[in-house]
Amino acid sequence: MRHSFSWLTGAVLVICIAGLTQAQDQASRENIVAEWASSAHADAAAEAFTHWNDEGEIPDRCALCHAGAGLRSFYGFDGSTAGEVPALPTGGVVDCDTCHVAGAMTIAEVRFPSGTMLSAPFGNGTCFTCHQGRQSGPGVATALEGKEDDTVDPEIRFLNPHYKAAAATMHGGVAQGMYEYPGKDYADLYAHAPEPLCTSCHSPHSLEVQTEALCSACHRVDDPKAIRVSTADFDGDGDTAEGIHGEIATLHAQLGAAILDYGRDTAGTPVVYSAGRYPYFFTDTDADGEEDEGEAAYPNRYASWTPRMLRAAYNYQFVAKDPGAYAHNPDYVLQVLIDTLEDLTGSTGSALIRPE
Ligand code: HEC
Ligand code: HEC
Ligand code: HEC
Ligand code: HEC
Ligand code: HEC
Ligand SMILES: [Ca+2]
Ligand SMILES: [Ca+2]
Ligand SMILES: [Ca+2]
Repeated sequence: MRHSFSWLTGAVLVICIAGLTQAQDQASRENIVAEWASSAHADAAAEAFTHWNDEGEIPDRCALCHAGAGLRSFYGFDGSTAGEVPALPTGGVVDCDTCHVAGAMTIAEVRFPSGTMLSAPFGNGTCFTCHQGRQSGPGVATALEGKEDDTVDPEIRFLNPHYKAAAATMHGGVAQGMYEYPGKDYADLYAHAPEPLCTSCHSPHSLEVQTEALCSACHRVDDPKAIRVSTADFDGDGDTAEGIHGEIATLHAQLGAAILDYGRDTAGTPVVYSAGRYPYFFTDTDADGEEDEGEAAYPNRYASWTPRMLRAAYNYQFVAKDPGAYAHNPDYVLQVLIDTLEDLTGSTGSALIRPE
């Protein structure tokens, strides 16, 4: 009797636990769907998913990253030949199956725009594939081969690194996402503890940086922009309490100003930057250093590039379009910004400190 009672209790308990786990699974699944639905990946109205609506299809060279079906086709997860992506109908987003279709979590290697194949830890190959940019330092060098550093060349066009190339930033000198100056050493994959993985900081569903859950054990700040471990005053502004974000922001602003000076004084045509308008650099028609109405229009795109100026503009844009650069690989970004300033202005002044 005692025996069968405890057997019964045990059985009921097992059933209860199974029921509970199922309910919890259900709840966590609903949570995940809600988190994903509120994220940029699900935002069907975003420019990144509606850009081709007028044409009715996403061209083959864009579809890989601008619809989940593009990634599935690229890796052959949909049964098609791997390595190719057809033009796709508009209307796709980064849906669940982009990352959960069989094979996606275990993508082992990803090719970057520099041509380098890099290994991808579990669950991160999808992120590396789409957030790698579309241009590279070696690509910039090739486009400028054989040209004189300070000679205006009407054949030179602005090369856009593309947007939010976090995986290229994070891999630093191994991916060569930014233009790197000959003879200098650059930081490789960001040596961050915990492991530098997209998913060790971002929720793969809400995409948010999990500050409370994943950073507070080591960094005692709410705002990632305030995080600082380094002691050096990289940007030479006398402030060593600002987050590493502030060190990068100051250097980035200095580079922006140096590009305007170079355009006016060396290339001989004033230039202005417009963060929201392709191709971003325009002729500053009234030479006031500001973007005025009508200036940021495609026909007025800057057309007096020299090789030195293009390299600087490319690096400037790369950082402008990776708002997480300070967390993705601060050492690499500081190194490149300081080298770019030095190349463009002939000296960085003694105040700047280049990370080793
Ligand atoms: C290797 C992946 C990849 C490829 C290929 C790609 N893109 Fe993107 N693109 C992205 C990512 C990632 C973003 C997200 C930026 C963001 O979060 O706003 C983006 C954003 C955009 C945006 C929105 C920019 C903004 O300011 O909101 C446009 C427009 C765009 N891409 C156009 C294109 C075009 C045109 C092509 C093909 C010629 C293309 N992309 C190919 C990855 C890619
Ligand atoms: C951008 C890629 C991406 C997208 C899109 C995505 N997931 Fe995930 N999902 C992941 C990763 C990465 C993990 C963690 C895998 C692991 O560690 O086992 C995960 C884990 C999960 C888990 C396991 C829960 C857990 O906490 O371990 C479930 C369930 C899940 N996803 C469901 C979904 C659903 C449903 C959608 C669409 C609404 C979705 N995912 C969209 C990447 C993605
Ligand atoms: C199929 C391509 C693709 C994959 C795979 C992908 N992304 Fe994205 N991601 C995009 C695009 C496109 C956007 C821009 C969407 C928008 O503007 O609404 C974006 C937006 C984001 C944003 C938000 C940017 C913003 O503007 O708020 C973050 C963060 C992000 N992705 C991280 C990740 C992480 C982490 C992974 C892997 C777990 C991942 N992405 C996988 C294409 C992709
Ligand atoms: C050390 C933590 C960390 C790692 C690792 C990391 N990120 Fe980030 N990421 C951040 C922080 C912090 C921001 C900036 C958020 C802010 O300032 O609001 C950010 C910003 C971004 C953005 C821009 C979001 C926006 O709102 O515009 C994208 C996209 C992104 N990360 C993708 C990735 C991808 C893809 C990976 C992996 C290759 C990755 N991140 C790795 C911490 C990290
Ligand atoms: C296990 C401890 C640990 C966790 C957790 C952690 N970090 Fe870090 N972080 C470090 C250490 C140590 C450094 C110094 C660089 C290194 O790793 O060598 C650092 C450096 C940084 C830096 C650059 C600071 C500088 O001065 O160069 C940023 C930004 C950063 N972490 C962001 C984050 C974010 C965002 C999270 C949460 C998503 C996070 N970290 C989680 C240990 C951690
Ligand atoms: Ca400083
Ligand atoms: Ca500063
Ligand atoms: Ca102007």
